[in-house]
Amino acid sequence: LVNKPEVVVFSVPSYACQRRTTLENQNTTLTDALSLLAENAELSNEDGRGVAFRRAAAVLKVLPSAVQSMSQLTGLPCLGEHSLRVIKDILENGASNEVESTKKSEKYKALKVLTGIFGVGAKTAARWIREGIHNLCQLRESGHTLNRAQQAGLEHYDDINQSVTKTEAEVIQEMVEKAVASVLPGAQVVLTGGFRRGKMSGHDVDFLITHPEEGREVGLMPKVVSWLEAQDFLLYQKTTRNSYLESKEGPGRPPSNMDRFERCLSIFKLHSVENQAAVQDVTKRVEGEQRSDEQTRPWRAVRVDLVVSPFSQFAFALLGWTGSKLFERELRRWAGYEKAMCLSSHALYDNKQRKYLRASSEEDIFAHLGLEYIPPSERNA
Ligand code: DCP
Ligand code: MG
Repeated sequence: LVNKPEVVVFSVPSYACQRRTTLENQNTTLTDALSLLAENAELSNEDGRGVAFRRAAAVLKVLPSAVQSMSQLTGLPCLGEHSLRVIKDILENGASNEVESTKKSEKYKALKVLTGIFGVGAKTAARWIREGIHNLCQLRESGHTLNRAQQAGLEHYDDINQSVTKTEAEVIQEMVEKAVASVLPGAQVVLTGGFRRGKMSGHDVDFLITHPEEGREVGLMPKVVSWLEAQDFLLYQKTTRNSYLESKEGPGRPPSNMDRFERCLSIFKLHSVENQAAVQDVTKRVEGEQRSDEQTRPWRAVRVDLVVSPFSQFAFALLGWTGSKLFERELRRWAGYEKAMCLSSHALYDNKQRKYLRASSEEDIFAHLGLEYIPPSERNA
């Protein structure tokens, strides 16, 4: 006797910040397809379309079981005509023509390769493609002058495009903690970004640094960088100063995803765990570094972002740097549209009360926003 299982109709709140999105995903085929279209849109400078696909993918990520039929999706938010067409194609034919042809397109492949260079964004890549540059070889031969970031990006291309493991992130955390403790005892270092959300790998490692005595963090980054450079831990770094002034922000400022903390974009030289011993042994170290073969050298390049926040802004900075990017965007959208508030990685401003709302924890911020608290591991929208 075959009982046809009941068709589950799903119900999902419309903002990603109202939902609990873990790393478990019952619909990876669909979300991978929509994420690829989102990525393609972003790489093509079509951010609006990119967000639409990201929102659609995020809705599918929270469904408790695999989607079997289109009827189950009735009433779900954020599923536009285009996304529904892609989902339908995959449910009916096992694949979406649009996704498959995008993957194979010369333009998508070239955009991926070129933006894989640290320091190269979608606009630069598009300009190069218009000049007929589709790969690294053609770029090297073009004679284009690259900036310092792009030169480093090209030099360490393979390393940077290989994802960072949780173990590697932990080793780097120890390096950063040692650096920070050496130059400012009592300062705190927190691993943020995808690793704080429980991911086992990422494209970089993100850290937030603060000191419980407001003001002590001023001037910290250059000292941390000098310490790291003295240890030969850095392959590249560019530090930008803090340019945030609450008094000058003005309440009417549109919410922005760019923050103005003191920040260091860097590339770390990470000695492989098996080679940690060799680092101590100068003979082996010189021998290893003379070999040009990437497979045999004892270290690899890893992208690391360091951000310094004053203690009074720490909760906002932590919330803003934990992600995911869509979760952040949705928090700001919720704040603006539903609460008439303006949220950034520095502060929360209430337009009705005409004042800044203080917070000493992420929980405080969710409470101000009238949202249920969502822990980092459930912000994987
Ligand atoms: N972020 C931000 N403003 C920026 C850059 C990032 O608010 N200019 C936030 C959103 C991200 C988080 O910081 O979620 C970390 O940025 P990443 O690009 O490193 O994103 P993830 O860490 O989430 O992804 P990955 O695991 O690929 O590194
Ligand atoms: Mg990251």
